[in-house]
Amino acid sequence: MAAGIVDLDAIASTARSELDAASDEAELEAWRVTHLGRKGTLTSVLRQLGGLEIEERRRVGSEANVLKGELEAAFEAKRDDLKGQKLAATMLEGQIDVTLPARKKRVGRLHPITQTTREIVDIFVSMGFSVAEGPEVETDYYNFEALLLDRDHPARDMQDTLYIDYERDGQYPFMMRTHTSPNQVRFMEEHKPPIRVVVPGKCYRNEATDPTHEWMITQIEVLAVDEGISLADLKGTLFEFAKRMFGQDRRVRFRCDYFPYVEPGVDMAIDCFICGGDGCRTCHQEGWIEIMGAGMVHPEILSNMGYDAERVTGFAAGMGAERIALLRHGIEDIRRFYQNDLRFLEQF
Ligand code: FA5
Repeated sequence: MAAGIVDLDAIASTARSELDAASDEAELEAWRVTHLGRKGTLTSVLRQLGGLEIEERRRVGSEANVLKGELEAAFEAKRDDLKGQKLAATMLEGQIDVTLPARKKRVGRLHPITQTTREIVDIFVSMGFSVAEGPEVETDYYNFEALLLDRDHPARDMQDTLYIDYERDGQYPFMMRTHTSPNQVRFMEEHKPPIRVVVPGKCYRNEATDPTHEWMITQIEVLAVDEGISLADLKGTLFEFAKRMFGQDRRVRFRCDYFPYVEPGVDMAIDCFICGGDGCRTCHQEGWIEIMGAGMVHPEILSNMGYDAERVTGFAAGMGAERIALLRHGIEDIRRFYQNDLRFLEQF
């Protein structure tokens, strides 16, 4: 095409051959400025349009715009091509080692006591128990009185209590719960038998700590209430739990114990994993480590809940997840769980 002062064909062929020849980013940029820039060849064609006849102006204008679009597309393609060539060259030179292993992300995990609590709960769920929760700050009523522990009951001393600093009528009515047993009452108030429930949660006691005693512990309360439940059901269920948790070989001991809210009351212990039953520092020379208190729910509590205590019976137990974790993993001091030492915690 020859259009008077404007020769688009010539511009097009020069631009195309120069683009072909460009071999790096700098040459490509120079090409862009020469041909597509504000003072480039095509822009100057468009600037000259004003001097042309109207017909000629239309034709050249439209052809120049088409050419501009073509050259822009060719420029983009060439730029991608050069980028690809550069990357391939860099990889060949070995500057990017695609075989280098990725950097490891540090993945968190559950605290060993949370793991143990979940294992315990899972065993009871597999036996048909459901799961509930209750508050960590309790009232005197649920933590003690409803469990037949009146204000001056000596058994209150078994659990040295951390009270909330709030006084009303000369009393401190709120406390950190000392055990999960208040949830027996809370659950029975809301439900009718048959009941099978476990309630896991943190409990707090003003303890002088030692290898088997912490001041913050995790208990799992177990409660079954129905017609015809007997001590045999209690033993059968808790033995089955112990077998699944510790394996067939561990020895289990049941002994009479006293808790005002059960009759009769028992405690269950497992033979000490450190000394095998001979007696050592961890088991206080006893050869056994107690893992739970249990018993048949006191008939007075069942009546207080509005149940017919002549027909309905039940058993309850409260076990400590930290003690069970000690036995499971063969750890000699319970206090290690809450010292936040990652070298210890990362093993689980
Ligand atoms: C109770 O807390 C009763 N509420 C258990 C119960 C429930 C009895 C239902 C009858 C019916 P005890 O204070 O013994 O009982 O604690 C129960 C378990 O919690 C213990 O066997 C032990 O495994 C754990 N535990 C209690 N105190 C501590 C502590 N300071 N450190 C570590 N574990 C503890």
